[in-house]
Parts: sequence; C-alpha cells; structure tokens
Amino acid sequence: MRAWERPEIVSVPGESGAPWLHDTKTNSLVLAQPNDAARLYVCGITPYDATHLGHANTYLAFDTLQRVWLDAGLSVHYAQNITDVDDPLLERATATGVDWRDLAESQIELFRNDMVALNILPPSDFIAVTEVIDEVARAVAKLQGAGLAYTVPTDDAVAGANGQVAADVYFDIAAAEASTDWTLGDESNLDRATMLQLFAERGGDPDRLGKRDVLDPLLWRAARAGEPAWESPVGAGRPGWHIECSVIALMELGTDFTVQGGGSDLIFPHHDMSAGHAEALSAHPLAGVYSHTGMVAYQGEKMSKSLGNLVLVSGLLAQSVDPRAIRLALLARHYRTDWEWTTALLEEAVERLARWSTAFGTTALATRTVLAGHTTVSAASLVQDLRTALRHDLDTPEAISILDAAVETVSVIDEPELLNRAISALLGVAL
Ligand code: 5CA
Ligand code: ZN
Repeated sequence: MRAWERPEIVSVPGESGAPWLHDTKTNSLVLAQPNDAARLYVCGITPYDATHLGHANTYLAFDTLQRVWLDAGLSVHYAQNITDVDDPLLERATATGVDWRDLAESQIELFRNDMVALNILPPSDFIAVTEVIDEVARAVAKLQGAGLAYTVPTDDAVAGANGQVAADVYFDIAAAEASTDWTLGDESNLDRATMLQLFAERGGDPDRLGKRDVLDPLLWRAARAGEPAWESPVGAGRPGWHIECSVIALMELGTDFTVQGGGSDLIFPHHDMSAGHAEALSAHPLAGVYSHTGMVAYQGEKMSKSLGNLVLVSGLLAQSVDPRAIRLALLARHYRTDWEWTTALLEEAVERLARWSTAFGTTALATRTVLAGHTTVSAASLVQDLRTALRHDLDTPEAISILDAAVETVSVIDEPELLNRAISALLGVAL
C-alpha cells in the first residue's frame, strides 16, 4: 500500500550513536544497536476512528527512535501493517452502513494526511492484511503441517466458492512451547489470571468450546455469512489478528529484527502471540527489543475507539492548531508513561512553539546580531545534550527542558543554525 510523503531530514554535524531503549521482555534498557540497518516493525492502525492522539503519540515515539538512529548514521528499514480486515472494523462498517473497504480506504487516507501534518516518517513497507492473505494462509497451513495448529468444529461456517466449508484454525500454545524456545508470557511476564482477563478484553475468545487451551489464539477464521472471506489452502476464510503481524514482519524484515513496537495495550495477547507465531514459523526470535508506548487518556480513561473519548488529529487541524504544537505537546510526555490529554497541555505547547521560534527560528537567526557583553553559549554543547537525552530511552521531556532552559538563560548562541538543524532533525520541529 502507498505510504505517505517522506519529510526531508537535515543532517546535523557531530557524532552520535544508537539509543538505549526500554525492552518489555527483560524490563531493562537495551542498546538498540543494529548490525547493519536498523529494522523496525510497529503495529499499525485498524482503520476506523483514526487518527486519535493515542495513535499519534505511539507513531511519534517510533518516529523519534528513527530520528535517533538516522542521526547516528544508521539506515532504517521500517514496516507497518494496516489491520484492514478485523471484527471491530467490520462491526463499525455494518453499524454505519458503509462498505468495510470504503471505511478502511477513507480512514487510511485520513491517517496518511495526519502523519504528513505531524511530520512523521513513513514506513518503507506499509502493508494491509488484505494484501497478504495468501501469505498468511500459507503460514497457517505451515503451522498446521508442523502440528502447531488445529481446527475447531465451526457450526456457523459457510461454504466458500468451491463449495467446501472450512473450520476455524487455532494456534496450539502448548505444542509451540514444546517445540520452540518461545514460552507464553516471555514478553509480557504476566501471570495466567491476568492473561485470561486481558485475552477476553482484547479480542480473544476464552469461552470458545473445543480449544485445547482457552488462551489458544485464532489463526484463521472460516467464512461466515456476511463476512469477507478468501479461498485458501486452509479453506475459505480470513486471517486472525496476531498472525497478520507475524507474517508481515517476517516478510518485510526477516527474523530477529531490531525493534518490535506498539502501544502497551498490545503487549498481551497481541505481541506475545505474534512473537510465538513468528518463532513457530521461523525457529528464530521475532525481535531483539520489544518496545511499548504508554497509553494516552482523555476524560479520565484510555483514549479508545470503543469508549469514544477521542481527540482526533484531524479535528485539531480543522481548528487551525499548528501541527508542530501537537507534536510538541506529545513530546512533552515521556513515551512510556500513561498520561492524560488536556487543552492546557496544548496551550503550553503553543506557547513553547512561539518562544522557541523567537529564540531558535530561522527568522530570528537571520536578524540576530551578537551584542558585546552577552554570554555566548555553545550550540554544539546543547546539541550534545539533546543527543544524550534522546539516546537515553528517547527522553523527549528532557530534550524539551534543555531547550526551554536555553531560551530562558542564553543571550547568544554561537552557532544558531546548528541548533535549529538539530531541533528539526531530532525533534521533527522546523522553526
Ligand atoms: N491494528 C492493531 C495493531 S496490529 C491496533 O491496535 N490498531 S489500533 O488502531 O487500535 O491502534 C494503533 C496503534 O496505536 C497501536 O500501536 C496501539 O497500541 C496504539 N494506541 C491505541 N490507543 C492508544 C492510546 N490511547 N494511547 C497510545 N497508543 C494507543
Ligand atoms: Zn500488530
């Protein structure tokens, strides 16, 4: 699928290195240092109710990660999926009387526009699940062939075009644990009671009869009346959710890639199961670092489509909010914390943008004259401080405080152009 226009990133003189990033699996900071190019997979949107500020915050965190890698002279291969066939999307399409394909297409276009406005780097591979149905079906067949997946009787399945009725296919967690190095909970480190609760809340079906383990996740959903379905070696149907991300990530990035990312709402079951599927398919770990962003809340609860407490990027843009201020408002909170969106935060960011523009903006630079008797501060040392902050688990609040302090205390910056370039390249804010 076409992604969106890539913003220009200016190069910043001086040296930097790979970032230390929090890894959910080991709960420690890990040097995200690729051997060759950095390979990043981030779970993409289910295209309805896009793009709310929670989505934006998650993609912005991984945008910052890429900017740090690029600043260190590394190249980046970035893949992102689009869950354009899944129950919640189909339910929304039915509820609103819109064809699910039209809903997905219009929301993907909205998402692209929001990403461009926010100056977020596009993925190299932007892959919708409807583009890889055959690959997913082949992966499911491979798991079945290896004894790691099984069918469950499916009374309400309907015949596909060839007249055959398929059955739902499930991943066999116990079989996968016995034959790979992967264990359920490797990534999430949760106890089984918590897993059961989250599985039920986040798209799982613990009550489905006939499963070997209630936590076994769906790999392939047999065709049902009124639902989209494709012919395949595992019968007419459509992909389950977790296998979609395993297959797209393996196709585009290979095994053992540098970072798998997404919001913390995906740690379990989605990322645990995706890692299990990938290891069962490839006999290698999915990724080196499992990175998760905190949840953005609004009106006291996680901003989510199901609750409807959404602030949309497109809504703010329609009110003529400067997208750079949205970016600064999101960057002011550390990506791993859970926090609540308020208009006060946006107002603060609007003011910060104005102060920074006056202090570090290109217009300010052009008219600035060095006055005798003023303290001169080294831009190179400020850039060094910014790099240090960002390399330490993408500490954007610290980067912002460094610049706020510079606005307040510095009379003259020796190389203003250098600082301007660093703010543009590292924080993605052109002043
Ligand atoms: N399509 C799946 C992933 S394969 C999905 O979770 N889609 S989504 O549209 O619900 O979310 C897209 C991304 O935004 C995911 O990485 C998700 O973790 C993240 N996200 C969703 N809500 C929030 C929120 N309130 N705060 C921060 N990130 C969020
Ligand atoms: Zn995903």
